Amino acid sequence: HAIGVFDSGVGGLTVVRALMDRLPFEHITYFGDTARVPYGVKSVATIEHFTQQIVDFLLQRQVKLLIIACNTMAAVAADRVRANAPVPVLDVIEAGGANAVALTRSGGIGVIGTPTTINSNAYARAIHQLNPDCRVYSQACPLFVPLVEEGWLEHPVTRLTAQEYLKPVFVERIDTLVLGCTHYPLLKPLLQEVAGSRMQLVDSAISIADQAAVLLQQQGLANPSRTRPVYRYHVTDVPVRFQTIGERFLGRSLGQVELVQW
Ligand code: DGN
Repeated sequence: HAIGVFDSGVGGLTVVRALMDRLPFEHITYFGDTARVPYGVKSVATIEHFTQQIVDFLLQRQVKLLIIACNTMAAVAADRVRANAPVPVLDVIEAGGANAVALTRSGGIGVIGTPTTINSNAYARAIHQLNPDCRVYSQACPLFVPLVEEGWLEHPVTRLTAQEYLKPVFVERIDTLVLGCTHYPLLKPLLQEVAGSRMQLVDSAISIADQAAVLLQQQGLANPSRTRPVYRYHVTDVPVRFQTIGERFLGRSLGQVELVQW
């Protein structure tokens, strides 16, 4: 059985990439709702409805574990998914939050993400549940998603934008910065430079791949076979630059992508 990973679009491929590196023998079935992205501007009821549709799709394909790769979906719909799913569920917010709590020394944790993720306060809740003494400072970075999709990973415009979002008043209060959006791992080198070399960056994609590895081991769900795994990608639309953007996120060629028509 495969690990089911889902996202509102292509962004979740950063999570798939981390899973491929961490768990090279696991099959992965990915679902990206490219026809309806972005979720960040939609109502809670709509996001919950879309999320349930995707979860049903993956469960029909017998996945053994569900991974909510999208921070926006995790912020709004994770509890609902967990309550109804017959398989274990991991989400990027819980994973990134736990990793930040483990890493911080000063107790000051910064979180950056889409406006929906930041407004939901979900990271602060996840962090405070583990350690009520941590201080969480959040910053919405709405311009990062389009800049990353444009491929402007080191562009001066992206650098200026990062300098604007990561102002000294924000950065000075924290020693750990959570990249709370699927797209941000691609900006890691730039963000490290702007935030300073001493800042610890938490890549939620890597955090969740580590959690998945532990969970599969503990629950005896790891694939015992050492053969080449099968990767399946399902999307609801194939936008013009899908292949290029997808491969940039995945760090390798995408292979076959199946169009789901709902
Ligand atoms: N995948 C979304 C996230 O991690 O927040 C970003 C894309 C979007 O839906 N706006």
